[in-house]
Amino acid sequence: MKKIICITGASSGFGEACAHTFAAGNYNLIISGRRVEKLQALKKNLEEKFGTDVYVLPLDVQSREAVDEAFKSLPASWKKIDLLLNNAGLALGRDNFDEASLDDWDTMIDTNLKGLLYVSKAVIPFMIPNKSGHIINIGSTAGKQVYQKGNVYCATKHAVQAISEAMRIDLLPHKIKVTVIHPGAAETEFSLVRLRQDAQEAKKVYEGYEPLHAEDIANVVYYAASLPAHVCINELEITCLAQANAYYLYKETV
Ligand code: NDP
Ligand code: 8X3
Repeated sequence: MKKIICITGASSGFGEACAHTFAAGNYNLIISGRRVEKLQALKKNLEEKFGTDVYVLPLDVQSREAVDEAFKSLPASWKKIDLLLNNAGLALGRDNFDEASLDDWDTMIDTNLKGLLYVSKAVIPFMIPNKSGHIINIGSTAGKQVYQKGNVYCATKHAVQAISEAMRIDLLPHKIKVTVIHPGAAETEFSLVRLRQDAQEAKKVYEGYEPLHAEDIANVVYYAASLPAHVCINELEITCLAQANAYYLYKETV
């Protein structure tokens, strides 16, 4: 029987790349996000290319009720989730603490932290009776060090680190693995969202070096998910060659 992965934020970036990698790896997929048309197109593409079954679960992870209802509404066969990839997230703005917007802070906290909690609380009860399961949380190098103008985004990713450690401890009796993966700079829609759709500014973020590509992270997620049942990768930090950590990034001048 094929395993089931549930991916939040599957409509672009890491989530979309993971959908391709896991479909190629013989998983059935629940793909989730707000942009339903993108998810429907991805479903069609994956089903045609890999002959896998794909369930589209439209969802805003910020809404506790929406998350609860969406997961309860899954057909019984789709509730047998083996792997949850908590990936949905975003940064909004790069502003000094005193200048940043409270609305941006609310959105980042509600998505990156509370959304991850709501989805995990909805899915864990499906895993417990199976005495197995794996939760992979996407953190960030911003969850390891705080950088200038990163304030609340960094705080949400530090929280993902702490929550991942806490989950791992509390879920031990249920034999549920918890892995946190911390990517560095990767060229996805991330900077476009952060910089409010300013494509020129977003492009500049990745100039002067080769950033990570979404597929790089998908390969690492797949590796972490493919180890024997008794082996758990607790934590991984992955950057491109030009990046040492959250604040040392070497750019070639052009
Ligand atoms: P993208 O912007 O390409 O993808 C973000 C995904 O999250 C989209 O599918 C989006 O879907 C989804 N999402 C955002 N808000 C919500 C919401 N409220 N409800 C449901 N889904 C939501 O960026 P990345 O792929 O780069 O980002 C994925 C994760 O990786 C994030 O958690 C990000 O913080 C983290 N990360 C990114 C890095 C980078 O440099 N790119 C580095 C380190 C970590 P939709 O808009 O359809 O809802
Ligand atoms: C995303 C990478 O460097 O913008 O988490 O914090 S960075």
